[in-house]
Amino acid sequence: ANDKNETSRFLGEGVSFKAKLIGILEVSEARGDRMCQEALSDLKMAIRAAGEHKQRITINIAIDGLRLRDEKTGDSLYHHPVHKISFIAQDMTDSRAFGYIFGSPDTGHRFFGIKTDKAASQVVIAMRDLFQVVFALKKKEIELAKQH
Ligand code: I3P
Repeated sequence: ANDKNETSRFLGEGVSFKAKLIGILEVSEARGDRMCQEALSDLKMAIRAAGEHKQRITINIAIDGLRLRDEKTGDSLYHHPVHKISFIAQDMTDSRAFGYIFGSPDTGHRFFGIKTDKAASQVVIAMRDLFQVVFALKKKEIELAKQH
């Protein structure tokens, strides 16, 4: 029953959060706390140096993955299926920032740095919950396939 409630949170548009896009950076590895912390610092410095406002976005966390939309227009900027998100890191120096790595060995890895409206941990926890839901669904699929 609990599984069902968890799953239903992520149907359709899923769970949404207000945030800003700090920036995107190519990274060499699929994971690593230190690398992500450095990427976040670099991106923050770059946007400060440019003197620009960060783009306001909505993060939709749903079964088919993460979607970043422009807050004003609602346009989809990025769609990141769960199976290609390899790492999530919270900013150790800023409770309102986090980032994640998206990609594959073929296409390379990119770090997405995000500033959240509220605590970044809320978004990180929602992403972890989603990963568990997707994992449980996959497992069920495999078990069903075995029975046939
Ligand atoms: C703003 C302030 C905000 C920040 C905003 C800055 O600077 O640092 O906290 O929003 O970023 O412009 P100021 O105080 O000089 O107005 P976040 O906390 O959400 O980063 P932004 O311009 O990129 O939205």
